[in-house]
Amino acid sequence: LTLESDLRRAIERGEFEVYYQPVIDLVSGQISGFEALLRWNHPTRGLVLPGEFIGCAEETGLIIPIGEWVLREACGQMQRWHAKYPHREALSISVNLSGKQFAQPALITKALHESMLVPSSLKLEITESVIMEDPRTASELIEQLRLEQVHSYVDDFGTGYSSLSYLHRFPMSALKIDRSFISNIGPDGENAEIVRTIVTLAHNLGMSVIAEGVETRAQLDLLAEMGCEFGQGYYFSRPVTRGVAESMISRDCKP
Ligand code: G
Ligand code: G
Ligand code: MN
Ligand code: NA
Repeated sequence: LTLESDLRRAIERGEFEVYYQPVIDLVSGQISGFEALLRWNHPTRGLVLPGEFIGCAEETGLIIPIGEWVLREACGQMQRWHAKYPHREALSISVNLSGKQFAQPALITKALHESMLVPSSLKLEITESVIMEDPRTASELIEQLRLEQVHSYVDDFGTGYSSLSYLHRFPMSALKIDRSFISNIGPDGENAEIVRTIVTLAHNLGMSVIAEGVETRAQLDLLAEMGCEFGQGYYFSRPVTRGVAESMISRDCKP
């Protein structure tokens, strides 16, 4: 059985699941939203992480139906949480986009509108390398979505293309600093000044900042002192099932 036919069967049998990792407002300490992260409940292999199948899904084009399913599932779930917890209607949901999904932008807005989620509650995460593969298509899509109130984030910032010149040309709302920078920002860490500079750069360009891979209290304190608005990482919570995510929402939005 090839991975490709295995993936086709997974789509047909509904073996995919969305996990949710909270994104924390570093000032209030409350959950501001969640990142949707795809998981595959494989009948014999158990829980399979995206690193093992996203590449194949992209090569075979299966990322189109899979990505559409993730958008529907994540947007639908957030809409249901807004309906059930109306005082939490500021909660947002971030979804990772693959470059292939740019070819059919209508699928993105269709999945969003069918979910009845407020468009401004959806954030799309796009890596630098996906943007730079086809900057023209990317900027058109990002601008079109922004006109529909859907904001885009630069994902894994700092690991991809080395040029910063694209930043002011793309209407992105936030930078997500890659976790490889955050792991080394302690008192003696060599990345503290790099992260401080990224935060300043983002703010000067009108963008907010989300630090990924926050694993310690010391990292959290330093990031807050730098003016970084949001954090995500094992210090707060691992990616969790929708049931666990809902229990966090019902507990005053504390992870
Ligand atoms: O969930 P995990 O921490 O293993 O995620 C690893 C990477 O897989 C993420 O950083 C993201 O780039 C990618 N990923 C996770 N879910 C999705 C998804 O729904 N669509 C796409 N295109 N990539 C995803
Ligand atoms: O979208 P992105 O490629 O950034 O996906 C985030 C990935 O990082 C997910 O696979 C998630 O499981 C992982 N992750 C999230 N928080 C942490 C963390 O604090 N430490 C580490 N090592 N990995 C994390
Ligand atoms: Mn991401
Ligand atoms: Na990332």
